[in-house]
Amino acid sequence: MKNIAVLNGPNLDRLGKRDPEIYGSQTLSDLETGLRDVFPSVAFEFYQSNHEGALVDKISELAEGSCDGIVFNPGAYSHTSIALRDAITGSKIPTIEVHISNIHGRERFRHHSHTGAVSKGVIAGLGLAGYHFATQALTGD
Ligand code: CA2
Repeated sequence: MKNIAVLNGPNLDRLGKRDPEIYGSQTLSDLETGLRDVFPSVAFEFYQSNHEGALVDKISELAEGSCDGIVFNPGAYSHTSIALRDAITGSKIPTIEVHISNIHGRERFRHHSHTGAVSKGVIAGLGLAGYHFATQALTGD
């Protein structure tokens, strides 16, 4: 059984509660239920934080354990955080970055992702399906 961590960054706890035209109407809890249903043989750990340091701590904790892959939506920290970039690199855990929206079709400041640059792959603009595709890519399921 593969251990996959699904990490979500700032404001993603608001999923389904605001801006449905950009982020859809499903909640973070719907996302978690959907992943567990579709991938019954994957052991998921879900974690969301609005704090950069807490996300760094979580990645470092995962690096000390037996995590096989990280599906990571760092939210706005993608565009600003060298600390999260370093945490991903230092963890040696294959990480796939997911963005619900197409960051390349939005404001210029969203076009670059520090964290995406050190991830195994990046999926953007496919809504919550992106988390499913990332899980599939990391597990081969
Ligand atoms: O498209 C994505 O998944 C983003 O990572 C979402 C971030 C944004 O800063 C990135 O540029 C792209 C924002 C997350 C905010 O999520 C909300 C969801 C529902 C309601 C309010 C905020």
